Amino acid sequence: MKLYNMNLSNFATKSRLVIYEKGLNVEMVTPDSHSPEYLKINPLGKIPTLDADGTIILESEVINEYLEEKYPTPALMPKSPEARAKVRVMSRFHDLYLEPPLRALFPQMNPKTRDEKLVADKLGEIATRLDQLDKMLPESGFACGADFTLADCALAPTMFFVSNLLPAFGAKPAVEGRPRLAGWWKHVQTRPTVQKGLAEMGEALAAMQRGGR
Ligand SMILES: N[C@@H](CCC(=O)N[C@@H](CS)C(=O)NCC(=O)O)C(=O)O
Repeated sequence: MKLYNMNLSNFATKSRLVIYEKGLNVEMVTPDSHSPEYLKINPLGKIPTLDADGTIILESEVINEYLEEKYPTPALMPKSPEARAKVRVMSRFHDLYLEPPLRALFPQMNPKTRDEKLVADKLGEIATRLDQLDKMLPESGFACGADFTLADCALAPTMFFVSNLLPAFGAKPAVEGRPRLAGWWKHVQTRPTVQKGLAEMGEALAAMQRGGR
């Protein structure tokens, strides 16, 4: 298998975490996402894409569910339909509600060219989403309880950006006044695969900030 990957991408990291958890042998390639060659593979021009030995699978969540079905051990989904629904709600919350306002801030990093109104709006939206996440998380453990699941794989890479990028906009630390979020964030970073994925994001971010690739 081959993953079209970018180490800095939170969505690619979301799928890399699943690959690491399951110990899968996957070749990592970094494409030019706007090239005609890549657009033939993924017409959306988004990263990640999985080439599952000839079957092309788009979208991080679909890739993760595919890997879970194809390689069920170790399991990253609980057994009961009810518990599985809870994991899916968390992943959907991440993809549809928490991540988009954060992504809208990426082009606003430079204070000189920043749209202050847009930044204020998005910071407000992110704060609301983090408050909601704080209510949705359990009192302790991983995102959906004692076991590490696909929900943690979705949330942890984006929380890396929340922690590392929001201070540049003058936002207070995300975990301040959000005890469940603080507990989860501390706990999920004890997971070796999460440490590996976030370290790769950190290295890629540092390289980008140095002006490299
Ligand atoms: N819904 C997609 C989102 C993927 C996504 O937005 N990836 C970003 C990198 S983090 C990307 O490819 N951006 C390039 C672009 O939008 O042109 C998924 O879950 O895979």
